[in-house]
Amino acid sequence: MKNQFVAEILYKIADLLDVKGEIFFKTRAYRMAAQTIEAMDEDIETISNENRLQSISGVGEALSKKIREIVETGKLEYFERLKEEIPEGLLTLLDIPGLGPKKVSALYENLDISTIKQLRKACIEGRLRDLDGFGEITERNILRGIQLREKTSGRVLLNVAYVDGNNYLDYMKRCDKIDRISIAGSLRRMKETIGDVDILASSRYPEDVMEYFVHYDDVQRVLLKGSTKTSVLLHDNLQVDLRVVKNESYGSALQYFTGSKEHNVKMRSLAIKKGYKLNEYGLFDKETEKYVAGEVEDEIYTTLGLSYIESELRENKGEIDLAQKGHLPRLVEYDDVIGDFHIHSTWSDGSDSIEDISRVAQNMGYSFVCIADHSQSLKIANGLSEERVNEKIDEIRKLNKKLSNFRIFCGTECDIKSDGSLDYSDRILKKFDAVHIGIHSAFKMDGKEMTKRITRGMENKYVHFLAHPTGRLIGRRDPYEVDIEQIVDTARDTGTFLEINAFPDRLDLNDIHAKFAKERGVKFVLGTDSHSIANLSFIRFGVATARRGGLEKSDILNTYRLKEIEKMLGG
Ligand code: DGT
Ligand code: CA
Ligand code: CA
Repeated sequence: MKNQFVAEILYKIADLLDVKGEIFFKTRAYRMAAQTIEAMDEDIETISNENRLQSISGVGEALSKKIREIVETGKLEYFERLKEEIPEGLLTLLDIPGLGPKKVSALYENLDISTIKQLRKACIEGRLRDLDGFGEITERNILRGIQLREKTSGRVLLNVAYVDGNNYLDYMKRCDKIDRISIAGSLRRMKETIGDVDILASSRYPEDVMEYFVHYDDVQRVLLKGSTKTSVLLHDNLQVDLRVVKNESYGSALQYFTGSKEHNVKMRSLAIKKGYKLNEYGLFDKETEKYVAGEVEDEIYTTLGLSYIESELRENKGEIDLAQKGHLPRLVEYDDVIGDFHIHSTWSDGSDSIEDISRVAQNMGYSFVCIADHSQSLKIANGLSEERVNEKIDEIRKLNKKLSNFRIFCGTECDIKSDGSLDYSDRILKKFDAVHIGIHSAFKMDGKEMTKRITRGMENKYVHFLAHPTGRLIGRRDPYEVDIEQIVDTARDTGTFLEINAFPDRLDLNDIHAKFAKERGVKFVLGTDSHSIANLSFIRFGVATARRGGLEKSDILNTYRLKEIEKMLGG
């Protein structure tokens, strides 16, 4: 995590130098070093202590001095000075999708814009369009960017919070003063973005537990320290709250702090209707105030006449009514998935070979992988020509011969062109074991046209899956203008599986659309869209999204037996 902290500073220096108009290769040097450090397994602190910083590629004498200063003091004089030279707001402007250093610097020099507020005003008043390199479309895009930013402001993507939260939890589990401990809050509900991480513990020694908590080495700052609640800020600026309760309240506190707030409001009013009072300390008799339950979370639900509600469903979207009737779906489990349908390899823009991917997948307990590389016209992503498709099929055939109890499917993520035709002819499509189709260009299209483009793609009989059906990137790009109802109906009618893309920036379909599509009788496929082996673990965020959408095992292709999957793809 220290590595991330160092990398962040180097990235920011590069941005500041860009805004200042420094020469390209100077700023690039900072970015390259930041990238390397961010991806390194070894702790930067160790490397610095052992005087080995200059062995890092791209790190020379000057940079190694700066890195050492950051590692040893937690800051960098040079960076502080740079920040003084350049108005602070300019850096926040850089966070807006679509605004690079050149544009930010032009806005500052010509229009004296250094804050988001000023920028929004200038866009609305149409004052940007006359600047060199700007136009009406840029103005509109910047406004959209500001809105997107506001929607996710201060929140992080699920995977970031998941890794931070679980590392912290592992550390806390080594504290012998703790009886029980769990993640709570939106992270336990596996929401697509997370405001802060909540952890709940039970202990008879809350002061000791809090003391242990603030001594975690990724803590940047302690925001608040008490014996029931303590909050810290991690180096990546994510906040973590720890609450410590007595053992008899642990179940009710877990229920309370898991939320959502809306779910809790409904639970409390249900409790009152049934003659109880519910809060984080327990479930009590309304008249006598006698403690009825609270040690175990299940009991809160069962005492109120509900079946247990999995945390991913607790959003007050009808789950309490279903639990009352005993009609909750039996959610797909995280270990029901036996393979990943959407992986890129070195054949296109992935960084690992099919053989390496398969070995890791086998170690994960998988029975198959589907290697879905890009199609021919996606030149920037090294899409495959027909000739290379044939070579790839050959390689996979050979690998499959060597493997037992494991299957590599030769897939493709075939581009849907603007007119809805596909990037491979039927003759080529036929060669693949599995065909994803997806939009990778011309995103800005009128809704009717876009819907027709996609449904036309799905009508091709060689197509199995529609990849990332709405194209949104959380916090960065809105979904395409598309009629989701029509996509869903066409998917059902053509037997096309809709993907739940598990890449944390996408989660597309999202939970709400997945729920809707299930109600219309659609089936789903999970894929991580991995571009490296490290991404394979993203599958859990796909399962989480499916669970939030109320999906069951039988709704998802990846959970069938390999023989059944082969049959379903072959038909
Ligand atoms: P986040 O952090 O914005 O991603 O979302 P949460 O759900 O983790 O919200 P957070 O951290 O503010 O609070 C954690 C849980 O505590 C929340 O899910 C439900 C519970 N909670 C917090 N404030 C209230 C409240 O005012 N009323 C009720 N009923 N529950 C609350
Ligand atoms: Ca939270
Ligand atoms: Ca919180």
